[in-house]
Amino acid sequence: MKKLILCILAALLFCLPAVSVSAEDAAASTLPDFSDDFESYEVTGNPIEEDTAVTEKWENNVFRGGDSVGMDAHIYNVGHIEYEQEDSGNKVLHLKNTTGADSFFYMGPAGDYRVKDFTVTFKVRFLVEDVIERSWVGISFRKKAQVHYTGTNNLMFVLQRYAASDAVAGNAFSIMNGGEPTDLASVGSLYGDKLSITQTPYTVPDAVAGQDMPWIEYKLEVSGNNYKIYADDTLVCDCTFDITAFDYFGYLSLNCCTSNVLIDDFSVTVNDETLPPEVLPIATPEVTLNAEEGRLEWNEVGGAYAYRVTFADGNERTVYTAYCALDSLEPGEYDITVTALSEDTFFALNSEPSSPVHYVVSGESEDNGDEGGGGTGDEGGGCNSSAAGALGGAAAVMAAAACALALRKAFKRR
Ligand SMILES: [Ca+2]
Repeated sequence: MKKLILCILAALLFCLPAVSVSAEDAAASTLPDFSDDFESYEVTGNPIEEDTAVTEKWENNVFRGGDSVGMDAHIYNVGHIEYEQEDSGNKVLHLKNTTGADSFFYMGPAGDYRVKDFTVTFKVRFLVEDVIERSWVGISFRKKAQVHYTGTNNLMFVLQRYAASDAVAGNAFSIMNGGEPTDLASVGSLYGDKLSITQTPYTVPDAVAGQDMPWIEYKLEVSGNNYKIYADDTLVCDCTFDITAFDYFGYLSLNCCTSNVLIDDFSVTVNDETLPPEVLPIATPEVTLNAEEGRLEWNEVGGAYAYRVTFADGNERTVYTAYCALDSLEPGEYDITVTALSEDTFFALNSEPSSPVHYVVSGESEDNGDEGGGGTGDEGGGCNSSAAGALGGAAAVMAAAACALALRKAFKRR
């Protein structure tokens, strides 16, 4: 019996470190949840882009110091931290961008906050002042960059409230490759059975048409290819969109347009079981010199759409082949590298530059037999002769002429 107890104790002791390590692993294996009740900010009357406490926690192009014109002009002076009511201690985010059909605002959790499966909730109060027709507010997600929603792939699931209505409705949009938004309820059979969407308007209790609405809770549940919007726990939009174009960890943002809304108690609960994938460089090309052909050659790299051949700082060429002819190089010595360019830098970065291939094009130093002829070993020698052939005597003549000119100038200066 004693032996048995000892055995059990030993087994437990053996297990303890393993348990604690796996607990640590679990702690670091997903992104943290994100929340903001807006209580930590000052009520200053200034827009939120002027409050570093906001811009450290949230991100958009203006918060990052982006331009105040063009696309971003819509983002300026939209958000303010305010008290819910004059005598209320509760602080809220007031977003107002009622003017113009192209009014627009977004902000998302700052940094590399890419999620795939998650739940977002926030409270929203639809106001009517200055609202021309309707306000919409919601979440743009599976974004490939934290930018304007028409600048990136993303899905956007919003609540809309017509000011003249006492109800809200859930709407679903998809944006492919940064293009125009598509209302998924209007595309008919374009996606066949890969797309299904049901929408049910929600009449808000105690709401009065044409007046400010009471608080309601927006909830978006994202799980794989199924997306559900709830208003006060009533399912208002249920959408399954089974295409691979949105099957990845992406950024998310709070978006609104033509709106006058109060926002409070924003939270993201991450349901992913892993961290977002690391974005790594694609493979580095293995470059060799084909002396006979007078060109560099390399293996095709998976995930590359093109290759950047760098001859020197500021002297580079992009090619769409797995080789690059060298016959147009000026005389001189080069350490040429090739970088594979990623098809989509959201998923994988450009490769590291390849090991340099030393290459000499004769002309400037034809008298320097050892260096010019074969100073770079077999590659340099073979290449050199080929390049010299390709360039012909013209380059050598030009180089010699340049040399003579330089000498003449040097003499004049004396
Ligand atoms: Ca609050």
